[in-house]
Amino acid sequence: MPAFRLHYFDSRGRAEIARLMFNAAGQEFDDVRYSKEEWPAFKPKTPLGQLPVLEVDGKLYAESGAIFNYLARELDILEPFPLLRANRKTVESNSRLAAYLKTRK
Ligand SMILES: N[C@@H](CCC(=O)N[C@@H](CS)C(=O)NCC(=O)O)C(=O)O
Repeated sequence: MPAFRLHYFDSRGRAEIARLMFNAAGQEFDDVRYSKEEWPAFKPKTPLGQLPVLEVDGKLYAESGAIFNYLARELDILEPFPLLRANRKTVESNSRLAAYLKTRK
């Protein structure tokens, strides 16, 4: 499995689905969060000047929808991914995801 770093702001926003996917799959990743002050220095290094960006083995990829699609396949959670069913009970039945939901910012 590649090394994953998810770059986003210190909020849920457009990155939270990816965070949920990593947690649901039990896949380790670096959750890199930028403050307003830190963002201008990183912005020119991103593919499209926006976040989220997923870093896979050092390569940067943009666009949340493409990131979610890629992760669903790469983490093999296309079928069991609970959010696709949008069902609270299903989400809570995944112990890793339930644990993350209790601790997330
Ligand atoms: N279509 C992009 C939109 C990304 C986007 O709008 N990112 C915002 C935060 S949600 C952003 O990076 N804003 C800071 C900026 O544009 O400098 C996606 O879905 O990934």
